Amino acid sequence: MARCIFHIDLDAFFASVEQALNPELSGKPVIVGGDPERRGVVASASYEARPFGIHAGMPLSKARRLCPQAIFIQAGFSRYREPSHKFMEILSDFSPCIEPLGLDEAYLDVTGYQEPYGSPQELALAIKERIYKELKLTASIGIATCKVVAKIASDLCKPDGLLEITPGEECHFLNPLPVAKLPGVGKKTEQVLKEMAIATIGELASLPLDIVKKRFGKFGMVIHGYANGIDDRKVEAPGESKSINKQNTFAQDTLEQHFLEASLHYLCEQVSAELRYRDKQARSVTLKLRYADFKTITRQVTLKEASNVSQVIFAAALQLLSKVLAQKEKPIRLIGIKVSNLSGKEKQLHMFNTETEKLGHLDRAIDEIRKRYGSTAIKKGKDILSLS
Ligand code: TTP
Ligand code: MG
Repeated sequence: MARCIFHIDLDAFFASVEQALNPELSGKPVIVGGDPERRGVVASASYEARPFGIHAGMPLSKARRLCPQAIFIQAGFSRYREPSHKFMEILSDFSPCIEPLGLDEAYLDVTGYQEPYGSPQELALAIKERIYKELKLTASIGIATCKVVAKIASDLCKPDGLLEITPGEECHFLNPLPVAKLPGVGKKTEQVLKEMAIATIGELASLPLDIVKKRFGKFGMVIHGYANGIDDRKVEAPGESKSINKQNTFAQDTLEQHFLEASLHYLCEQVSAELRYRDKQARSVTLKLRYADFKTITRQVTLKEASNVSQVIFAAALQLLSKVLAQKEKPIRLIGIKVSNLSGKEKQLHMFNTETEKLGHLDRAIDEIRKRYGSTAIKKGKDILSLS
């Protein structure tokens, strides 16, 4: 029996939460990032800002030039936690087989659960309606027989969209799309494929597997499968997933140490926030680096005690990065962080009266000050470098 998988992604999540919290912002271009006068990038732009060419990752200074009338707000992660929790709760009312990805997106395997609604589309509409009613947020939903097609579908129907790719239609849907629509294919891979005269997913799909494998290794086999609409990955319930990964591919290969460190810091904040969200702690921290020639290395360290404190995870990751940079001077195209060897809350008992616990208190104190006096009231050094 064909699977029925939903990929659900909230539209302009951070910006939409700001609009839901402050009705004066609704219908206006809202850009969430940091202070536009300083270095930093756009984290989320409301759909009213997008016709001006604003997108995530763009320098805030450029966003200000393109859309001076936009309202700029600095990201306040504590404001996004509750809507994110509620979003996941709503989804899990529709199927127990849910795999959250970050704060605002999830896969939902609804195979067998769509019958009472009449069709997958009816079920998707019911989900969208509840999200809007309870959170004043819109979601876009892609429906397909596998994860990769569902994800591309939700991306294409944004905002407030719904797109179903029926079984057997996968290749017909994928073929004309640009290769960059495939998850994992960034600017560099796109360029290499272009040099091989491959621009669309259909062209990649019809390349002999051997050629793709030779050029891109294991990663090539994966994207070749995706291009053919083949993706057997299961929707994994959170309890089953044994690690949390975040990675970032750079627009340009780099060896700039401060930039790499700032990127790493941002990724560590994200994984540790997700650990806290899931009430988990990690014992292992793995750094992943992909070089300009696609060679990928990983380096792992085991922490003395399991932790979900961002500074602890960052310190471990930074040590790994420094070691690698000291050995090899080769431009880097991707940096990633994985935390694994996860344990539940009970392990927190070991943290009493340790330096780690103090840092955990510091995280919470900063959250509290930001909640009361605004997100610009206090900043950590690395955040200034990476976000504002
Ligand atoms: P996305 O779902 O990628 O973006 P989005 O929800 O803002 O917009 P879209 O409608 O295209 O889905 O990311 C979810 C949130 O994660 C986003 O609102 C802000 C945060 N984020 C960052 O902090 N930095 C980033 O570089 C990106 C891409 C997202
Ligand atoms: Mg989103």
